[in-house]
Amino acid sequence: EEQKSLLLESSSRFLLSQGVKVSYGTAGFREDASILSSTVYRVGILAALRSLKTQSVIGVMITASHNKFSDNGVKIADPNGGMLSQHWEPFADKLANAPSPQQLLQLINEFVEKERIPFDGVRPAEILLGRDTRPSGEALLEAARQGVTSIVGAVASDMGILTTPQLHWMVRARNKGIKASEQDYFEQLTSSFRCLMDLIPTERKVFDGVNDKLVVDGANGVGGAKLRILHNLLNVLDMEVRNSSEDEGVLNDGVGADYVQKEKVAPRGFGSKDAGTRCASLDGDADRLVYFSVPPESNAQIDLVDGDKILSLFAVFIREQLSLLNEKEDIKNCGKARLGIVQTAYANGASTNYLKNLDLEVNLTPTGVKYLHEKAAEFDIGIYFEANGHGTILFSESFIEWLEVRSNMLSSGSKGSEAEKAALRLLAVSKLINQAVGDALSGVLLVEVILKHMGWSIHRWNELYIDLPSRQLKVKVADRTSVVTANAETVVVSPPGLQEAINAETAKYNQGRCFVRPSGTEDVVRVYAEASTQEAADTLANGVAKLVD
Ligand code: NG1
Ligand code: ZN
Repeated sequence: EEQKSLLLESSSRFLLSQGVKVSYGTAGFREDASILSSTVYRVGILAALRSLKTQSVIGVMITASHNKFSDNGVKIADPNGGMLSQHWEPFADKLANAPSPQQLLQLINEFVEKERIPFDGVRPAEILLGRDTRPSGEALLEAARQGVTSIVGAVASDMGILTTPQLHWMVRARNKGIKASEQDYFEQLTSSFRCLMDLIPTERKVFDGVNDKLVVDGANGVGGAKLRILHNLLNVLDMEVRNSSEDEGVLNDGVGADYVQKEKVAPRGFGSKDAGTRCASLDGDADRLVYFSVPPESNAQIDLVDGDKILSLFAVFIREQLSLLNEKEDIKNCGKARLGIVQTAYANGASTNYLKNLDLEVNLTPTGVKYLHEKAAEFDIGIYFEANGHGTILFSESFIEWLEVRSNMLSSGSKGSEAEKAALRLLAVSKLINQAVGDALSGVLLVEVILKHMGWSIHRWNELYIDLPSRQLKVKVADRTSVVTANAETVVVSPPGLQEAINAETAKYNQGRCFVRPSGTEDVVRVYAEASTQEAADTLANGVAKLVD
């Protein structure tokens, strides 16, 4: 009864905007901020229920990532720091769209019964709330807090302005019983980074680039400000952060990883003065990272070093460490360490070829972090990246335990052997790189230390392979759900005949590859084409777009 009146009373303060229908897509709810308060309030309720069900700490992050600053969004972090279980997504949709407080209450009752969510004599719900720098964030965070506290006994902690990966990291740490403040996050990143720096082979400490400076575009968002803090704590990197939320400039407006990757141009504040310098770009909530360099001629396209190439750099480094471990014959079992690579069909074909030529196991999954993450978790070390720069490296618990035992055994026996150093490096990577979601801050630190380890400039790195020219198009159609795909979105199974037509078109081009799929975040069908020249990729994409239309 107390619960019922609490919910009815608070939900009457967050009535649904007329005529709005929202949906929990691949990245949570995302809309114009002005219509989101009832949605965010209801996500607060959902998070509290999820916390009761899992008897764990749950996170709620308020952000719309790379979308324009007047938008906002909300998503849930599950106990392990990953995305909300897909099994709960339909309930999220129903809850968010319930037309009245009475119907909301009824839905909750039914769901609590169906999922057997415990209320009595259990640990009360506990939720961590975070938001990015958007102006609408403060009021929406308050809506989330009211949603959480409309469940009796539930506690909401405001963690303040954070990057999305920081909030996910905190949720994961809390549920592992590790200290989980923002300071602890910075502490873990800086100490593991220092460890990797100390383990750089001395003969390689010379960088082959002329200029060792890194300049980072912070998308005018939260990531830039946090990176400045990290930079000050580390005090060893020659780094300049531009376009932070503390500076002038509008969030995601002509800046940020999404813009740089899609448009292949330098962000605002970067130009010919930066020619040759190593540059990086974060997205608005710092869960995506790309690198680039600006050519000397002012109108030329930038050299983009995308998520596929970050993945390749990580793969080369990890593979090198695993082979150092394997060289010691007296170490048994390490040969069993399974390294797996996970990409989507959007990965540049040249990257997939490159990785396969290294004898690595490459897996494709459908678009969406949850699919990539799930697949990567099947390996001892799983590296996943989307071309747009979202990705991370996952280490299995058992492999980490194994590394810990090995590095201790080795320290007592052969002090400072190559195998020991490799084990210590891998352990440090597992602490530096975010185990919950892709994290641009830990990504920058890992890229920087690996480049130093290899003695590589951004140009050397970029030459690991040459990207095949590609083109992405969006096609507006009456009903995008009429396009159904299979085999990690590489084949259309419906409407009938479409795949055959795409095949016929693709066959006309040297190194042609093309696929279409309905977007999960926009009302469009996306077309992706690759071929040996840019002109051919463009014509192939346009030709296939006509088939879809
Ligand atoms: P959709 O709209 O389903 O293509 C886009 C990105 C994904 C992912 C999600 C979530 C592309 C082609 N797609 O998904 O990689 O980032 O947004 O934000 O970039
Ligand atoms: Zn993002």
